[in-house]
Amino acid sequence: MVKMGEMANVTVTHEGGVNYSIEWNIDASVEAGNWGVFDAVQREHLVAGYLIDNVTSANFSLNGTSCSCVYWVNTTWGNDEQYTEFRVEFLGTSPHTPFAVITEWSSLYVRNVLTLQGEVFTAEENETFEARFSLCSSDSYFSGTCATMLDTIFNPMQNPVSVPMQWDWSGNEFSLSLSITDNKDIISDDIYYPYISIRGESLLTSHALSNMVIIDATKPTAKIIGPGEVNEQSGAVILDGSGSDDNMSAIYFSWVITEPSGAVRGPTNNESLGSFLYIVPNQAGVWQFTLSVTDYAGNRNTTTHNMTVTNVVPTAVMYIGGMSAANGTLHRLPEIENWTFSAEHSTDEGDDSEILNYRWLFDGEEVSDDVTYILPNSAISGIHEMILQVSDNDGASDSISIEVVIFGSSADPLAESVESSAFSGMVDKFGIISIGSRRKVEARGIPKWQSGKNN
Ligand SMILES: [Ca+2]
Ligand SMILES: [Ca+2]
Repeated sequence: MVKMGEMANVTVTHEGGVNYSIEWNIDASVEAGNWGVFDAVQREHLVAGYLIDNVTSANFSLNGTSCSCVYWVNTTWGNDEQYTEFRVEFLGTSPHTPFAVITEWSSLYVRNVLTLQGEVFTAEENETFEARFSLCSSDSYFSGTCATMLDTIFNPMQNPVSVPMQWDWSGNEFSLSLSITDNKDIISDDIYYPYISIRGESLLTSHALSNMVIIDATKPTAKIIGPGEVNEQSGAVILDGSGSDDNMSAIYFSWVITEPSGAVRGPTNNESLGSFLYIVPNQAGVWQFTLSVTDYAGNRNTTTHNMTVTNVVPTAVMYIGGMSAANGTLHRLPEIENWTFSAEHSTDEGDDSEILNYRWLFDGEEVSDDVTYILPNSAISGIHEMILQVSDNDGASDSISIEVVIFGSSADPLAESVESSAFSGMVDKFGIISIGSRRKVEARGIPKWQSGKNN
């Protein structure tokens, strides 16, 4: 707030008795505005209106014989900036009541220090005065009794309590502060109306009302409800912070996610909806969710919630040339140039299924880390072992071990006991014959393949 005269130019004319007229001359770049004449003691407007181009004066009358008056103008300029200007005039007969104009105040919500700034105006240049402060409860404000109390927090249901306040003066300008933190036992969280009361030499008193203030020195409560343990198959989980609460205002929510890898991040747009988090637990391990809640006064509280995601072990699935190969089976391969082994049907949950690792071990020796392996005919000279190991990024693994032999070769343990015509047909059709289990084959007393297997 600046004093009138820097932008608006106002003159007041005495018409005799209690009747006055006001004239103004507003800068041409002012886009819009309003104005008024306020009786600071009676706390009422004597006249008010909008700034209109062709209207530059108005008449008004005092309410009584004397006015400690504030002329004010609010203007909006081309750049949308708004200004309030004021000028003080003591009109009518003496004695005039001194009064305060409050020019700066705390924001609506206050948690540490309540501050006010203003200036005291007296009709006589060197008139002395007393200044007092009242912090009025809503009840006392609305019942109209608060402004009669000085230097108190006044609640009509209780005895007044004295409040220690810091006044700093520079001439008639004051700066007032009240520590909420230091006076917690006196000033409870509530809605208040601050008043500045001024009493002059004539013992006449005025009361200036500041903006309503909500005092809130209490932290909100922070609360997360969510699962403590899930596995990779669970899909999206919900962390619910909506049970958080504050005593005086709504709250702002701020989430921090610490992933099992140690990465710390905020939620993505897809993960966050104010008081809720939607998380796809795509990493095994402990996830930590930190929720900070802040009320409108700036009080903050934090809570954490840990969620353990258990890994799902992958399932290794082996195919040879389009037919599945179960663990522990013997496979009699048709006599062709090479055979394609595939692990592409192996499975896992969540993101792990996209990033499985493969190892193919032929007679104990790693021959490929690809999803497929082509075994050349030349590699086979008897019964051999093929192992597929499938592991996920959490270190869990599954494996399949089979034996292979060329169908009808001298090493084929079943060569003499099958009807070749029937099997030949199936070999032509599928390229592969799969029979029995290794245990069953061993029971028939076939020689063990030991070569290259030293574990
Ligand atoms: Ca609070
Ligand atoms: Ca997994």
